[in-house]
Amino acid sequence: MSVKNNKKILVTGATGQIGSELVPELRRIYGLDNIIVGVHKKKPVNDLLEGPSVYIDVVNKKTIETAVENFDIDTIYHLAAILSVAGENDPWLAWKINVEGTYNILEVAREKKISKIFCPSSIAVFGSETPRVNTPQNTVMQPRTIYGITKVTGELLCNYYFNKFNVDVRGLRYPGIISNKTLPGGGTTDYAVEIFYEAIQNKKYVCFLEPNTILPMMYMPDCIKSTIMLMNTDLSKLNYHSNYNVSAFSFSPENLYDEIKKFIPTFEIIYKPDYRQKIANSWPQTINDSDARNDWGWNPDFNLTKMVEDMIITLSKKINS
Ligand code: VAH
Repeated sequence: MSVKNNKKILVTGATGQIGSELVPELRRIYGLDNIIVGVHKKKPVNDLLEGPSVYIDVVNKKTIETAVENFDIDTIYHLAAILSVAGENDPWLAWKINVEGTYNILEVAREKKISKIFCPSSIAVFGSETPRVNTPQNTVMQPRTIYGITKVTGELLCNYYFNKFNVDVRGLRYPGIISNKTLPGGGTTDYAVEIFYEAIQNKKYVCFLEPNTILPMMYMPDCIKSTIMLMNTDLSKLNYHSNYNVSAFSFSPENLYDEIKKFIPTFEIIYKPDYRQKIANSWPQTINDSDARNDWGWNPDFNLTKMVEDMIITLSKKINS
């Protein structure tokens, strides 16, 4: 099935944790030649090397305009972003990439009449004043990380472009995403990926969060499923645009350790909380995603047990091959 009139889909940040798995799924659905891999500093590897790609620096609007014109782009999945930890280390870069970059994408979408834009948000939009249990769709958003601030700004900017210019931009407040294909970079939830590599390779992990730090998480297949489901939902069914809450499950490092030990009984964990604990403490523990479930049928496939089993089996094969 090809995209309408063989129009093309551009994925910015395509070599990142989510992009590396979204691109193959979009190619499976719409055809290899209809998905344009947007590349900046991190070069594509493995299957991402197949198919068309283009240099995209989201801070340089001309690169976006050129790509849209040269490839006749009809849809953009805008994944290029600086995450929470990397953002605290360089808040100025985080603002440029996450806000100015999103502004450039929205401006090109407005000028070139792009049909649809996906621009992810994050549970990082919530801060310490937000109810942390069953966090609602509409609530206080006073994040203290620059990442969270850029994501609140992004949500508001995207909704403005939808209401003012009819740009069909959609987004999800992603929880922590766990994947077995590409290591994440610069996130507070990265422990939930690192721990699997350390458990399999070294049977020991030093965790940078306290054992009882509960955070909302999602397995990558469900992240990809929720993203494509939202983009393929008829606009008339959407009561929100840039910022649907979505979730799958929540767990603490202690919960995750107990699940991994079922597969690796000799696995040991040590807790050495660091500066990332303060970020995690400001985020929700569980998310209310009833609007996503009611408006467009969201329903995750993986729970904690199924995710751990799949991660252990997949990574064990990858590491021991
Ligand atoms: C981070 N993985 O840790 C990202 C995500 C909700 C967490 O936004 O920064």
